[in-house]
Amino acid sequence: MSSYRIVADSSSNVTDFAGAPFASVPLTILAGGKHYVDDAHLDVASMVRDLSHLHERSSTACPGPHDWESAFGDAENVFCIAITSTLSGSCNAARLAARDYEETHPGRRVHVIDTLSTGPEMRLVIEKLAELFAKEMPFDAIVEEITRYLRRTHLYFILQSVHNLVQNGRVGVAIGALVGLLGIRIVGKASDRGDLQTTAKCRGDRKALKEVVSSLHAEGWKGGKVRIDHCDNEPFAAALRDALLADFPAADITLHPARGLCSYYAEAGGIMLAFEDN
Ligand code: X90
Repeated sequence: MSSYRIVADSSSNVTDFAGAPFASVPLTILAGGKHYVDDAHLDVASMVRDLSHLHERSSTACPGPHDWESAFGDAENVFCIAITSTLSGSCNAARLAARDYEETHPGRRVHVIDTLSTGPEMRLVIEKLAELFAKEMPFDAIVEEITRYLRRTHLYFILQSVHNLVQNGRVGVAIGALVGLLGIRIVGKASDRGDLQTTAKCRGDRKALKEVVSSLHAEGWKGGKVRIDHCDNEPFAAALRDALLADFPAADITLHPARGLCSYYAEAGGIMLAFEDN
């Protein structure tokens, strides 16, 4: 069988993946004159500590086409998984890399997936691709299956601060107005357009947790895979997992720490939850 590879940008919070040939392409956080490259070597906790002492503006940068293309290695079939193109240039860079790679290596194929989401929803896509590779399906059949799968995956978030999203113009005025609200949890989801849509403002973790669990019930969710990424907030992620398991004992739920890009935007305590529907 010809070689297959998954390449995701670092907003997936996946640095190593055992299920299939995999590479991560880092975004970069620019703060206080430093470049924090969001790769496996990044000390996320110390970046977050630096950021908490910083008073000047900070920003992020997506990978360029060359960064994506070097991560393709020598694979004959590549699947790129990118953060929503509505909020980042990463997906566009992947598309340019794909075109160049296919032109310089006739016969090789690259499929770019605009997830219209980020974080743990990208992890679900990575895991699904690995399953499809294992079935030794042809490239076009995998493209078809993964496109269908993406319609079944969704992302919720619970944020304690939207300061960095607002500072970098990644959210609209409605969410911008929520900046600096202490003790308020901003609950929302990735919209169909690939941006942030708030569904509720909750006072405290417990209410935010209930809000997400009841949203899953309201969507008619019957249990399945859930991936939860947290910004240094394992206790809350575990509480969310346990609340879901109480209602859906057969659900397959795993927790993961966020890497640099998601820690920067979801900020301290932030949670992202992705699930597949039935
Ligand atoms: O290109 C760049 O510099 C990166 C810009 C990324 C901006 C958005 C990151 C959002 C991260 C926030 C909660 C979940 C949002 C869901 C969005 C569809 C995490």
